[in-house]
Parts: sequence; structure tokens; C-alpha cells
Amino acid sequence: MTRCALITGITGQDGSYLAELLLAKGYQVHGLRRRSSTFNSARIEHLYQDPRDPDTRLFFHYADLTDESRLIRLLRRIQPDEVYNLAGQSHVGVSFDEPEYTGDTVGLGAVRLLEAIRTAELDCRYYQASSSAMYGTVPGPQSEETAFRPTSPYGAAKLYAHNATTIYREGYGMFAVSGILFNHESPRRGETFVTRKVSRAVARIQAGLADYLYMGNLDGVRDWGYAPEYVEGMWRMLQADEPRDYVLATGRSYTVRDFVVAAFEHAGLDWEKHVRTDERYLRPTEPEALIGDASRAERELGWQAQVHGKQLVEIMVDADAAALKYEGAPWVDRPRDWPPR
Ligand code: NDP
Ligand code: GDR
Repeated sequence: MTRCALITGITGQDGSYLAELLLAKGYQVHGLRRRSSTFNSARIEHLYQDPRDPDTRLFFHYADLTDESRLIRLLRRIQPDEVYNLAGQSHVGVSFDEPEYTGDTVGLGAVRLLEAIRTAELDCRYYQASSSAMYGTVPGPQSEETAFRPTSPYGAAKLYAHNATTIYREGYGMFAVSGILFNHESPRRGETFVTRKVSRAVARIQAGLADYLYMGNLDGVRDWGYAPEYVEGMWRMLQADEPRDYVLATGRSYTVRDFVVAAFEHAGLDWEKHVRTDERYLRPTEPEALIGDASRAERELGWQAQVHGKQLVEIMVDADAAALKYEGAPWVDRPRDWPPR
């Protein structure tokens, strides 16, 4: 029988890769998308299927995690076997500007979805997109047993959602799990997250379209992996015999400066000539070093990150350079695999 999955946040980086993965595994996939005044579907356009075609397995529904009754109605109609909650305001810096909205979509949003599953009396498996931002200042390497001490409204909202997921699992017997994912990146990463901001700027500087890249804290330490590998880990968590939380990470750490230097080097540029600091990008508080210990996922799910460091930098810089080339000159014949995935 065809399995059915619902993805909130399908228009985001992870949602788009997860939709691809589940379609390839034969699932019927339903994605929630927000209404916006311009198209917000660039990352999933290549997956589009005509809803009039009887063989279509991908469907989109307008919905927002702030709208509980809509969630209940959709869940009743779709009756998914698996629900992946990837939606919400996901930018840590922005969460200091919009703490209430971040709490509403990231924290309460998850509770609304869990309550909607209960109200609709569904027997489904639930995945919560938890984050290494919940660890905050606790020294690494961080595992599932590490205490949480978030340093941002975003981290605090994720921790609320994380705790709620545990409560629904233990209190109501739901198969509800949290994946505590460390930073994962790709050419589809939002343009204001640091890796993509850097790869995009490097491509523009190399093409002569910009001179400078303005950055915040270069000393932050992160564990950056490759997003397509991480959505495979999410799926494996929902296929396990027992519901358990898992860390997904590479276990390797780099500073933001390391990433910047490698990206400029890859493009044959001297980073010191082009990088300037702008205190607008500094945050009031932030985790110093996030480094994950994913040994439980390796042991129990057979999951292990492969791509990190220089390889990740090169994937992202090359994709942005190619994007610039083809978008800047629309008359050029684009390669068959355009746009870069
Ligand atoms: P993105 O920011 O790329 O995607 C977020 C998605 O949520 C988008 O589809 C966005 O829609 C949607 N969304 C935002 N607000 C709402 C709302 N109120 N109602 C419904 N949908 C909404 O994030 P990622 O794909 O990178 O991450 C996926 C999830 O995993 C997020 O929850 C993030 O916080 C979490 N996470 C991410 C990590 C990472 O390194 N990428 C690490 C750990 C956790 P729209 O396209 O319209 O903006
Ligand atoms: P993070 O990722 O906060 O870890 O959250 P981000 O890429 O935003 O920042 C990483 C580090 O880079 C520093 N930094 C800058 N960051 C941004 N965005 N812009 C800048 O100009 C800049 N300059 C320096 C930051 O201070 C920080 O130290 C991401 C998100 O995807 C969350 O949703 C997710 O939960 C966590 O990763 C794990």
C-alpha cells in the first residue's frame, strides 16, 4: 500500500529534499505551504506534478502553523502515516527581532500540530525538527544526553517544541520523535544563513558584481553537514522500531572564519581584501561552539554524515557561481541538470 506523508515547511531547504526523497521511495506526499504575495516555491518547482493527473503523488495545501482549525481539517482529510514538522521562523538572528512570532510558529506551532493529530485521532508517526541551537552555551560535543541551555528566542522556542514532543510520546503513547540536527547546508540554503551568504557573495565578487561581504561574528564554531544526507536521517528515525530522539551531525567543527577563508580560496580570491564586519550581524548572545556527537544515530539507524568541510564549501560556491552564470545570461543554453540541486 502507498504510504502517505505530510510535510510542513515543504518550501524550505529541508522540506524540498525530504519531498524528493519520499517521492523516490514511492510515498504520496502532501506539503503545507504559506500564502505569500510572490511565489515561494522555487525549491520545489522541479517536483511539481499536475494535480489533475491520476498518477500524481505530490499535493500542496495552503496552511500556516498559526491556524489550528486548518491543521485539524487537513489532517482529517489527508490521514497521513507520517508527519514531518519542518516549518517555522528558522533564523536565529531574526528571532531576536521577532521573538514572539518565533515562539508562535516554532514553539506553539509544534504543539498545535501535535494537538491536531490527537484531535483528528490519527495513528501516525511524528517527526519534530529540533535543533542544536537548544544546547546554547553547554560545551560540546553535544549528544542526546547533554543538557540544554539555549541562548536565543529561537533556541528557547525549539526547546519548548522538543519538550512537548517528549510529553506527547510519553503521555499519549504517540510515536513522536525529535531529530536534534546540527547545521546542515546546501545550494538550497536560505540566502541569509551564513554559509549561503558567503558562497553567494564569493560568486558575485568573482563575477565582478560586488566588492565586499559584510559579516558578523567570525569566531563562532559550527558543525556543518550536507542537507540531503540529513533528510535521510529524519526518515530513518520514523522507520525505527521504537520512538527515540537522535542527534544528526558530522562531529567536525569549523569556525565561521574557516568557512569564509575556504570559500574565497576556492574562487582564487583573497578574503582579507573583501570581508568587512558590520555589527548589525552580531547577536546579543550566542552559542560559542556547537559540535555534535551522532554516535547513537550511527549505531541504531546506520546513519553517518559524509560531506563536510572543504567539500561542502566547494559544492556551495560552485552552485552559486553556476547560478549567476545562467541567471545573468538567460539566453545561454542551460545544462540539463539546471538549476543546481
Ligand atoms: P527554512 O527556513 O529553509 O524553511 C522553513 C519552512 O517553514 C519554509 O517552508 C517556510 O515557508 C515555512 N514556514 C515558516 N513559517 C511558517 C508558518 N508560520 N506556517 C507554516 N510554514 C511556515 O528551514 P530549513 O529547511 O533549513 O529547516 C527546516 C526545519 O529544521 C526548521 O524548523 C528549522 O528551524 C529546523 N532546523 C534546521 C537546521 C538547519 O541547519 N537547516 C538545523 C536544525 C533545525 P516559506 O518558504 O513560505 O518561508
Ligand atoms: P545558526 O546559523 O545561527 O547556527 O542557525 P547561521 O548560519 O545563521 O549562523 C552561523 C554562525 O555564523 C555567524 N555569522 C553570521 N550569521 C549570519 N546568518 N549572517 C552573518 O552575516 C553572519 N556573520 C557571522 C553567526 O553569528 C553564527 O555564529 C542555523 C539555523 O538553520 C537554525 O534554524 C538551526 O536550528 C541551527 O542552524 C542549527
